[in-house]
Amino acid sequence: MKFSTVLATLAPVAFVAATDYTVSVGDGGLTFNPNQITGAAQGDTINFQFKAKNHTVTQSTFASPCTQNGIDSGFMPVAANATQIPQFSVTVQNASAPLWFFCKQTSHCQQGMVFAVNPTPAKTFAMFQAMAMGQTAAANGTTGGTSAGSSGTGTAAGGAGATGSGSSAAPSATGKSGALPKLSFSSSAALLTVAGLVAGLSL
Ligand SMILES: *[C@@H]1O[C@H](CO)[C@@H](O)[C@H](O)[C@H]1NC(C)=O
Ligand SMILES: *[C@@H]1O[C@H](CO)[C@@H](O)[C@H](O)[C@H]1NC(C)=O
Ligand SMILES: *[C@@H]1O[C@H](CO)[C@@H](O)[C@H](O)[C@H]1NC(C)=O
Ligand SMILES: *[C@@H]1O[C@H](CO)[C@@H](O)[C@H](O)[C@H]1NC(C)=O
Ligand SMILES: [Cu+2]
Repeated sequence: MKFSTVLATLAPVAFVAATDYTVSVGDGGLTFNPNQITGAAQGDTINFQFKAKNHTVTQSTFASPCTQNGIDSGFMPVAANATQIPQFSVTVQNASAPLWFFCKQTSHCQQGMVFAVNPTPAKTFAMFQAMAMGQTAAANGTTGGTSAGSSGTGTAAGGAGATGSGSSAAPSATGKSGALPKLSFSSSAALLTVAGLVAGLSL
């Protein structure tokens, strides 16, 4: 099979009337489309659908746009003739905290492939993207203040807490919620989902 499926149920919390947002990744270029979501509420879900090439959705901070700090989808390669689209889902835990993401594929962040949830007037998407594109190449990639390694799990270094599972190879997520990911498998779904649960980082 082309993609592994990891469906993580991270917290025994039920949200009602949540909104689902869909974001296309790599559809026609080094882009998240839309590149920002405003007004996302607690419990809302953002479904990143990987349309082409080999991208990631990786959490960072406003101050360091291209440095992993938090959850990570891991690389989602999509063959040109792929019949399935991998999907990575993030659930908003704190609507007051902006969330910042980038693609960690080599040089994509530096070319502006970044994404924001609930940016603020003081920390706008445009500022975030400009910083991403102005950063030195050495700041790219997966290094960061987490102990998560490169396989796609992340724990926020000191923020409000972020948990997620991102690697189909070795999903393990730990976080302040203490919730354990529950893995299930479905090969019939057209959309393959990796779910992550993320809280805002204070940075
Ligand atoms: C996706 O990109 C990563 C990082 O560049 C690379 O290690 C991996 O082999 C790529 N996967 C495919 C299928 O090209
Ligand atoms: C997709 O393309 C690859 C390489 O071009 C090929 O090996 C594979 O058989 C193709 N798969 C399908 C389902 O066409
Ligand atoms: C939500 O985020 C805001 C802004 O970062 C922060 O002040 C607040 O403490 C956070 N709330 C929770 C419950 O973490
Ligand atoms: C990006 O960072 C990785 C390691 O994090 C490094 O190997 C790579 O050379 C960097 N890319 C550039 C263009 O400097
Ligand atoms: Cu990319």
